[in-house]
Amino acid sequence: MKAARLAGNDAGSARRGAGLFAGWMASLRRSSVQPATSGRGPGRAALAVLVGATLCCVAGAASAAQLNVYNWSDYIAKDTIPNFEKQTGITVRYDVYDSDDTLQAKLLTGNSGYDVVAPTSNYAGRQIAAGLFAPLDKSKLPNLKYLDPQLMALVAGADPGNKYAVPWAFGTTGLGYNVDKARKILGPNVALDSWDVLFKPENIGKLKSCGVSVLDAPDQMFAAALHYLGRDPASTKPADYQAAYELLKTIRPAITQFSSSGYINDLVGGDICFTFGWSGDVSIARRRAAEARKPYTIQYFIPKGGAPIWFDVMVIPKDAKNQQEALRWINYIETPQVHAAITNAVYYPSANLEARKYVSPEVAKDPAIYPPPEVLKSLFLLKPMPPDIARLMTRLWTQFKSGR
Ligand code: N2P
Repeated sequence: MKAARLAGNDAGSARRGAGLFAGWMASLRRSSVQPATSGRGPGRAALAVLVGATLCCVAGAASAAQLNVYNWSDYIAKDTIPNFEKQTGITVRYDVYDSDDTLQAKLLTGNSGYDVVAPTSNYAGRQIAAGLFAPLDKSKLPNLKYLDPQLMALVAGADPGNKYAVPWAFGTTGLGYNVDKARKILGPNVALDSWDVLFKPENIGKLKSCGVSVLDAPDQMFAAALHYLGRDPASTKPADYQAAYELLKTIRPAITQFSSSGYINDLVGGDICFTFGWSGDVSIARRRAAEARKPYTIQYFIPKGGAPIWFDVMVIPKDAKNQQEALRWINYIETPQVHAAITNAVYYPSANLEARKYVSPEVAKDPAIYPPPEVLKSLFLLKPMPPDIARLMTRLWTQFKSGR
């Protein structure tokens, strides 16, 4: 493993920078873009490579251009890749992950094999500072003109000068329910949009009987726990993390699984009734449960009083072999209709102002997907952590998971 060190990054002072989003709702307009189903396995890409190789050699042409994309699971529309391949003649190999730590481990080898990846900005901040990415040739990215300058200013907290990163999407981390099951167990008086459901053992302990899932994402959980304790969710004080850990220990017995992607299906199937999860993922589960005519409703809540907000960014690893193709991908993703189709499919908004015109009205008016301005003000942006705090979180998280 190459010894690339992740330096701290103290840029991005706006803890509660979400106020900068003010007015975005005003820019939403009607559209006719239909939701598509998300997800795409690597099998088709492999077939395309095979077919491409055959065509190449039979025709005697130069070998086909390729692009290796590594992205979050459930983060793309059905037609995103086929349309790119059709438009550009570039063959895409598309792999997915569900953890920033998994992505980071690959990046740190210095030979990830990927041409474009999408870390969350708090991780990207440290990765940029450690020199893991190639600077963007913006002359190849004309569609950057569509990006919201206010959001780009937020991204600049992790990527000073917006040199390396282009936003893919953003979302919040909160509470997802099988509303019918959870309500029955909790009774009528417990507010579902309260962190008290997760952080009070008497509440979460009751939900254990119908399945409690939490993200396997230490940065998200520690930020939420610190906020619940009234401490800075972006604290750099070790004692704060120790206090958050003590809180987490009290709810550990109620947790039946750690999951950062499979929980979508588990919600749909009724195998869990509660998740600490990502906004779009829970909304995907909501749609799938409705499509499958399940006798229950899945719903996402942003807890009252504040929750984490984050954005994931596209970056090109320094070692990428196909940097020109990566730039074409980034520019393609920032085509307004392309990005709107992604939002319509996976319920994560983009920073592309023009794309919002094509987001379907039901998605655009859903407060679980586009938090209203007063809710936005309460959200806290996840920030890059210094290496010692990142290490402390990892250590405490391992202890927490093992129930020690
Ligand atoms: C998509 C997960 C959202 C990414 N499935 C969290 N940064």
